[in-house]
Amino acid sequence: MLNTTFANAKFANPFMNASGVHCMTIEDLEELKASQAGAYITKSSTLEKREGNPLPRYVDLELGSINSMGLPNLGFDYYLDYVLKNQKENAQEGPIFFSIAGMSVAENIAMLKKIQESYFSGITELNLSCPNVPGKPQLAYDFEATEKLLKEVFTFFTKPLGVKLPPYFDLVHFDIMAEILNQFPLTYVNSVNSIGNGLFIDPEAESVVIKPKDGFGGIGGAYIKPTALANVRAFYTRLKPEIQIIGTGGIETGQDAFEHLLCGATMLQIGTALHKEGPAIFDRIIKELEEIMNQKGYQSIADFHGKLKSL
Ligand code: OXC
Repeated sequence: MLNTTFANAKFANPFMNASGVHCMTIEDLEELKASQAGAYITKSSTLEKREGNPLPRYVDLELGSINSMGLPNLGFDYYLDYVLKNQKENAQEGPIFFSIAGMSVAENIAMLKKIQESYFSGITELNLSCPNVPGKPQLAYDFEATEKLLKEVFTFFTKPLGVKLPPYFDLVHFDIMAEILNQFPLTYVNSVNSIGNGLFIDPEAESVVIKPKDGFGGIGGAYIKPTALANVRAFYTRLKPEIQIIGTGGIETGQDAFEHLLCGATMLQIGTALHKEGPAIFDRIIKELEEIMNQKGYQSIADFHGKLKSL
């Protein structure tokens, strides 16, 4: 019922983890592989291994989460090795996703060259939107720099590639970004990364709740669903049809998933709720989405995908 075609491959369902959650180590990744998720993705890697920011750096909140992880990861080679070993086993269920987030344009290019030269046959996600590295702005808020980077990437990169975007908040920004993205043979855009640099406080302790950046961190979960849906819808209605959308942000129930699909997302990533509930969330959310579809008389996602009505 939930069969999904994405990047010319077939997936049993559209659900996967959001990069960063439950995907730092081989053990985490193996748990995702064994779960009901239709696909899974590795933690965004940098060329060298990184410790990330000081603890505490991730806090669950009533309506979501705040984090300032700072891209802790075990280094590019660790994840490349894992995806190369797992792309075959995974082939029947659909390709594996490999996320990278260079600290500079040169580092992104270097990693993409290595991926291009390797026998990796899965899907690469270029994270242009980590809000948590002190001193490094989110690249995709700089339209010129994003265009320049993608121009360089597509002089040599020929494998399936998607970009992970930050949320945008202005219709003109959607127009500008979509016009840039439409110039390139991108496989997908993933909207959205966390809403950067929120501040959650503990009024009793009169204190911030995470240590890095004086408490400023990326907000995820229910807080951000309306922003995520707007970004999915805005890109779905502006991008050429060859560029598919991954919807990320505030998905914790079958209804949230249904709403993202209605807005035009094809795959769905879960971050905050996966962190709270663990990989068993995929069983629950699959059942909930199927139940909604049954009630509405839909037999496949195609029956309602992207078909959000206007008033
Ligand atoms: N988004 C990212 O892209 N990276 C992580 N956090 C986040 O919200 C991180 O590692 O800080």
